[in-house]
Amino acid sequence: MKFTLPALSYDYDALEPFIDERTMSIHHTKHHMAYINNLNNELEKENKVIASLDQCLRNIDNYSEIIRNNAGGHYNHSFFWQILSKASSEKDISENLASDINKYFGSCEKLKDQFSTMAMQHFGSGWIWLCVDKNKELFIVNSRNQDNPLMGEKYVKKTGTPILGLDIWEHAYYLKYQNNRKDYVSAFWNIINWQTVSELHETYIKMCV
Ligand code: MN3
Repeated sequence: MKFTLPALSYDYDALEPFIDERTMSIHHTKHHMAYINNLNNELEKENKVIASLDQCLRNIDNYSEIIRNNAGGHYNHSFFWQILSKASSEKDISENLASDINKYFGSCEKLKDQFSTMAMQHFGSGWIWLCVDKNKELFIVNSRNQDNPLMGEKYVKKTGTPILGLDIWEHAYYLKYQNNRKDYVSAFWNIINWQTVSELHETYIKMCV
């Protein structure tokens, strides 16, 4: 099975002015595509088959570093596109998620502060994640390069399942924001698909037993 580029559910200019059309187009058709091509090529070269990307990431030590980087890149970007929306409203945060945000962070504003601070302090390329852990608790963690909280504690400080993520590689914002990561991170809060984030939260807390 070859991995293919998933279509976006919105146009490249849908997230303007927060993320510009050119960045979205290049990010999707060049950067994301490159991870998929590299992943397919490497799987063929190593004569390996991945049945599920999720299972691959959860057992990442069975794979080479090239597969880890590119499977991570494919998963992370596919995830990222899903949790963005031009029709973003915090009113879409489910009751359960709102209640857990208050429980683990104090308020939605405090969650944003903690997440944004980690995004600003992260050195180099990577991602910031809001996750659910095995005890259904929400937490924020960062990952380097295309690593991911599913990959285990060798790669992130705490393991969990992402329900929200932000790409902080420069390719995600440089055309519009140049070196100003802070404005990009602030803009992010205007384009979150809270309905999808709430659905992911609901799914994963049900899976925890
Ligand atoms: Mn990216």
